[in-house]
Amino acid sequence: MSLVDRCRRYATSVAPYYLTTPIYYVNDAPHVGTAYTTVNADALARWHRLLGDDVYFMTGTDEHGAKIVEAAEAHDTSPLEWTNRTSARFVEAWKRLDISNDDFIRTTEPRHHAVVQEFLQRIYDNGFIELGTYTGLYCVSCEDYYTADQLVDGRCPVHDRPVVEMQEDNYFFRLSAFEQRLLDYYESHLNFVRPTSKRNEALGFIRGGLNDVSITRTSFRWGVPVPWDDAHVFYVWYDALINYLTVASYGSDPQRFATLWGSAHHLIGKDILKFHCVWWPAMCMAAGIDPPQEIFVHGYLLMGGQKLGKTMIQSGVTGQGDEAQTLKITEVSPLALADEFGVDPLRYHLLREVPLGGDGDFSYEGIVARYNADLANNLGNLVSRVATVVHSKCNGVGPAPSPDSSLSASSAEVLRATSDAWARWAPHEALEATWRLIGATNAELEASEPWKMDPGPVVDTVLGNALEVLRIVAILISPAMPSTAAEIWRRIGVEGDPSAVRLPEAAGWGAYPGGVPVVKGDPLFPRRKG
Ligand code: ME8
Repeated sequence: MSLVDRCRRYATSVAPYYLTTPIYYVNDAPHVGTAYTTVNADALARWHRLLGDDVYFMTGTDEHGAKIVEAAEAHDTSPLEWTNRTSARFVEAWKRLDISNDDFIRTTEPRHHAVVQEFLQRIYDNGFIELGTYTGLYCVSCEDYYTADQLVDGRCPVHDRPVVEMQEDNYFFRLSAFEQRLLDYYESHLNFVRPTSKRNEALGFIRGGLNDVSITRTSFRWGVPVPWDDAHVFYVWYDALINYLTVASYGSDPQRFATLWGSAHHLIGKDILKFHCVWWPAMCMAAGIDPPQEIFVHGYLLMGGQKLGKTMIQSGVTGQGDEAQTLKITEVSPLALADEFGVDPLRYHLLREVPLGGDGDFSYEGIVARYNADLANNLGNLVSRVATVVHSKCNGVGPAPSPDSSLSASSAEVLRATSDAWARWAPHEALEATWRLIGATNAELEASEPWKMDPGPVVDTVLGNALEVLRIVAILISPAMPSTAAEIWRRIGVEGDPSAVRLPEAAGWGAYPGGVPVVKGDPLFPRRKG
């Protein structure tokens, strides 16, 4: 090992990076909305692994609460049987979508019950939980109370379903005691909630005044028992948020907990902003731990202008009485889309189409259009034309790149732009930057037309440079499309796995070895009819 290498090794300490998705309700199967968050988090985890960070990435399922009891009853089964069945569908779906999670938590696991009880007992002991009576308008789908003026035509503003008036003797978390502390925390941690629009939304909520929140239920037993009062179970949200601590070994491994919790990043959708950006930091403060380092809040995938969900619900009234009937109008399965387009094209679409942080349309036609433009015509075309010309002009052996190609400067610029975009949670910009390099290389090939030249050094240089671009592009797209990245390396004769390299070194210009066999294969992305 050279002195420089040794210095570099000792100077670089591996940074922990703990990344979480929301844990999803098991009242129905995974859908494109939950896949959106999970794929974005996965790509970010994979990017941080390329940077050499010590990534710990988790997802899981949220299995308690009235909504799950309702779903189990509707399917004529017990809550436990239902959660076992549905949680397994999430595990399978994420496996199919190549999600690289290190842990998958189920809130029905004993390890989670133990942490919930310990954490909330601490808040109780610290004097921030007390008994009271609650009356309110409850939406079972949200697992949340509303005030009358928050309703739309007397119905839940999110689910457009009727709310029920509930009265319970509940334990309350004294959220109101944390108003000023939360404002101070936001003030001193400017990047606590991102993007700025969502930070402002959270601040607006806190400034609007915080009421104490009811955190236990006596109306059903499907929850984590309250350790100091047998008659109550914790309200599902109060148990769910704590999952992030369970996975980080709260209460069981202080050293591991300090490392992971000190580097905790949550990715969530804007529907659960209040719980994560207001309640959760207050709960952490009440228990005497720091809030997570960062919460990134993304927007909604919309279909026909409506939030896309497990069941895109249209409410109507049945002929019998005033009971509302919900009709499923669409089920959007990420697995069906993966079967149709391929896992990597679906992942690419979820990362590229809608900028993380805003709302955006999701449509079948949109997938086809982007697939054809970016994957078939651009990346796929580059891979196949380079392999074809290497076969016709260089006997199928890839030549080495030249050290002074203009593509070398382009790739350095693109590496910088890609890294910068990932650091800002902007996968769409990261991929856009990488596609600039693909486009520039396609343009260079079209300008020089190596397929019309006689074999010789000029053809070798053009192709060697294009192969080097493909080597680098495979690394840069590996967080988004891990299988495609590996396949590109295989086809251009590079050994190893592009997901296992270290940046920035591995993307430096000139490492394509030359003299290696290039494989002509089927088109990576056959063009699709609209
Ligand atoms: O809320 N667009 O679970 P959930 C974008 N269990 N993202 C969407 C989306 C859409 N149309 N629909 C869903 C819960 N999502 C709780 C979370 S965490 C401690 C407990 C994503 O199954 C988005 O990330 O309703 C949203 O926040 C999450 O799914 C809600 O999933």
